[in-house]
Amino acid sequence: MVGHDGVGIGDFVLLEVIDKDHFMQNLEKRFSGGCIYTYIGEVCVSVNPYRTVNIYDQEQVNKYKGREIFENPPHIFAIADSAHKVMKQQGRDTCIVISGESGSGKTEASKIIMKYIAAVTNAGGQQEIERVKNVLLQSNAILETFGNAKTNRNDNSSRFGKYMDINFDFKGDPVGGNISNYLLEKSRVIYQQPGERNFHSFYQLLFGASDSDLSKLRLKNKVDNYFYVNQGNAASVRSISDRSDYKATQSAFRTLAFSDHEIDTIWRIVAAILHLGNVKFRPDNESVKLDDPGVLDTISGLLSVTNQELRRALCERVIAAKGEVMAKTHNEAQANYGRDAFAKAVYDRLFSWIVQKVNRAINLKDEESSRYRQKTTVIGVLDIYGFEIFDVNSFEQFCINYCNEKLQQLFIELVLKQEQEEYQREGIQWQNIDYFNNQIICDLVEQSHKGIIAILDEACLNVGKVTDEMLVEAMDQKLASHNHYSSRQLKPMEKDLKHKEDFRISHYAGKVTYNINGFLDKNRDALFQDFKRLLYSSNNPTVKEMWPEGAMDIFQTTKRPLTAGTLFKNSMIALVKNLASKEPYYVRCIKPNENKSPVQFDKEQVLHQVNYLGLIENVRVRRAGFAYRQRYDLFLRRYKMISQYTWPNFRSGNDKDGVKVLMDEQGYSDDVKYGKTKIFIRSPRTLFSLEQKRSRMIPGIVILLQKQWRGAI
Ligand code: AD9
Ligand code: MG
Repeated sequence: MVGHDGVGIGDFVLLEVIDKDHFMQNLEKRFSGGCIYTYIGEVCVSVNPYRTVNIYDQEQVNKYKGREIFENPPHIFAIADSAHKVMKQQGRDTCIVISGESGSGKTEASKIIMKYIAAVTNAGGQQEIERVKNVLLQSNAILETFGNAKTNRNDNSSRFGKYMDINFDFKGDPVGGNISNYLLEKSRVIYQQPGERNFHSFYQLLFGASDSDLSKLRLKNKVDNYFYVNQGNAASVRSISDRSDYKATQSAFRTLAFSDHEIDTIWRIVAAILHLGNVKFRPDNESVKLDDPGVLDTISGLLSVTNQELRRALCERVIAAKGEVMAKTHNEAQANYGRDAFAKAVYDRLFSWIVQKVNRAINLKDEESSRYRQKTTVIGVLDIYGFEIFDVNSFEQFCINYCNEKLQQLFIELVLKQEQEEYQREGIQWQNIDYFNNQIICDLVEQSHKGIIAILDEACLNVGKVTDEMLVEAMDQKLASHNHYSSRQLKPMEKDLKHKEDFRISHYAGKVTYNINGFLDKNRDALFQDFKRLLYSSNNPTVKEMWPEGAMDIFQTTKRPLTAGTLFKNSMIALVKNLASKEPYYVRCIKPNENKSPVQFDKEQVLHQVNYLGLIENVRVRRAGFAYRQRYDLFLRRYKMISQYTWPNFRSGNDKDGVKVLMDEQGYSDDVKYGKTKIFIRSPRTLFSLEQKRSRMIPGIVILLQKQWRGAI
C-alpha cells in the first residue's frame, strides 16, 4: 500500500471520507510531518517545503528505480520512474504536467525529474549520452538567467512557460530533446513593480562581468544608473548571487556550444537594452529630439547598426500608402512607446533565439552516434504558469488563465477517459461521476468569430478607431448571454465590477475580473517595421539572424501579422494536442504560505489552491466507486502471507484465482470486483485491514526465514 511513511495517509484516494476537511487535515499532517508528497492515485501532490529536504540523493534514486508506485513512500521520483518505465517498457510516449501557482515549486520539480532521469539512464556510461544529459541539465541555467526574475512571490520566478521533450533511444537512454517556450512576460523589460526585478540576466551582467568587459559595453556596475532595472528598487536579493550566477551562465553557454561571438552578442544586446532605457526624448515642434545624443553612439555601436538609422527608427517611422513611401515624425508619446516596444521586442527575440540555440546544442550529434541513436520515444515535461488572480488583471493574466483552462480540460478528458477505458478493459461497469466540464470556458475564449480572442482581433483591425472601452461593448453584445462572461454594463450591482473597463470570466478555478486597458495594444503587439529593418541591417551576423523579417520590402510588410492572442491560442492548441497524444502524469504543486516559511501551513491559502487545482474532485473521480486497484500478480506478491492457501505460493490456479481465494477466506468478497487483470477494492478500510494483517505477519516471516537460513548453514 502507498504511503507507509507513517504520516497521515499517503494516497488521498484512501481517505475514509472525501471532503474538504479530511483532505486538508491529511495534507497538513503530512506537511508538518515532513512528508511533502502525497498521491491521488498516480497524481503527485507536492507541497513546497521551503527548506532543503534530503530525499533526492543517490540512495533515494536507487530506492525508487524500477519499483512500483505503491512499494515506497510517495515521492516525485516514483512519478518520474513510472513515466520512464512506461516509456521504456511499452514504447509509449509519456509526459509529466506540472502545475501550481507562482512559487509552489514547479520549476524545482521539473529539475528534480530531469536529474532523476539523468541518474537512472545510461548504465553503460556512454560518452554521447552523458553529453546529452549534461546539456539538458545545463540548459536550465541559461533559460533561468534570461527567462526568470525576482518577483514579490518568488525570488526565481519563471516568466515564461516551458515544455521540454526528452528523446530516448530504444534502450531508454536520452539522446536529444527539444524545448518550446511560451509567452515571455516581456513587459518586465521596461517596467518592474516595487520589490521586483527585471530578468536576472541584466543584474548578472552588471554585477558579474569584469570591469574591463563592462567598460567595453559602456556600462558601470551601478544598477541605479539604468532606468530599466532600477524601478523596483530591489537590485540585490539575499537568495541570489548574481556574480556567481553570471559565471555559471557563461560556463553553461560553453557547455551548450555557443560560440564566443554569440556569447559576446548576447551581452551586447542586454547592454544595448540597458542603455535604451535611458534614452529620453524632448518635443521639438511636431517631432522629437534626443536629450542625450551620445547614448545613440553607444547603442548603435553595441548593435552594429548606423547611428543615423537608429536615430531615424527612434524618432520617426516610415509608412507606405498608395504606392508611396514616406517618413512620419513621432511625437513624444509615440517615441517613448516605440523605444519601449523596441526594447521588449529585442529581448523577447533574444530569448527565443537562445532557446533555439539550446535546442540545436541538445541535438548536436556526431555522425557516428546519430546513426545508432535514433529517437524512438519521448518524455515531455511541462512547467507552465499556474492560474493567476491579481488586484488588477491584464492581458497576460487572461492568456495564462486561458492556458490553465486548456490544461484543466485536458486533465478532465484524460483522467476521466483513462478511468473509463480501464473499467472497460477490465470488464467492470462504469459509473458516471459528476464533474464540471470547463469546455464551455475554453470556447468562450477561443471560438472563432464569437470567442474573446476573435473579438479582440477584429477590434485590432481598426487601429485608432476602436478604443479599449469600445471593445468591452463589443464583447457585451456578443457574449451577454454567456453564463461565464460578465461586465459592469451587464451586472452594474456587482462589487468586483467597479469600472466600465472591467469584464469578468468565471473560470473553473474562480472568478477573475480583467481590466481591458492595454488589451488592444498588447494583442496587436506592434513593433514599427523600422526597427525590424534596422536590426536586419546590422553588421553583426548574429543580430541579423535574429530578425529575418527585416529583409522584407516595405510593401510586403504592411500585411498584418497574427496577433499575440491568436499566436498564443494556436500555441496552446498545439501544446494540448501534443500532450493528449502522450500518456500523462501529473504533479500538482502547492505553496504552503506566502512567507517562504518551512513550518507555516496557511489553511486558507492552501484550500484556495486545492480548490482551483480541482484536487478533491480529482480524488472523487479516481475513487469513482473503487478506492484501489492493482494487478493480480503484484497484489498477490504483497499479501500472500496473509493466507495459508497462498503462502508461500499459490499452486492451484493462476494469480487471479489466488487473489480470489485469499479475499474469500479473509471475508472481503463483498467489497471487491475482479477485472480481467486487476482487482478493484471499493473501500479503503479493506485495504487498511489487509495492510495491518500483512505487517502482523511480516515479523513472523522474517524469523521463519532466519531459522531456515541458519538451518541451511
Ligand atoms: V513560478 O510560477 O516560476 O514563479 P515555481 O516554478 O512554481 O514558481 P519554484 O520551483 O521556483 O516555483 O520554487 C520556488 C522556491 O521554493 C525555490 O526557489 C526553492 O527555494 C523552494 N522550493 C521549491 N521546491 C522545493 C523543494 N522540492 N525542495 C526545496 C524547494 N525547496
Ligand atoms: Mg518556475
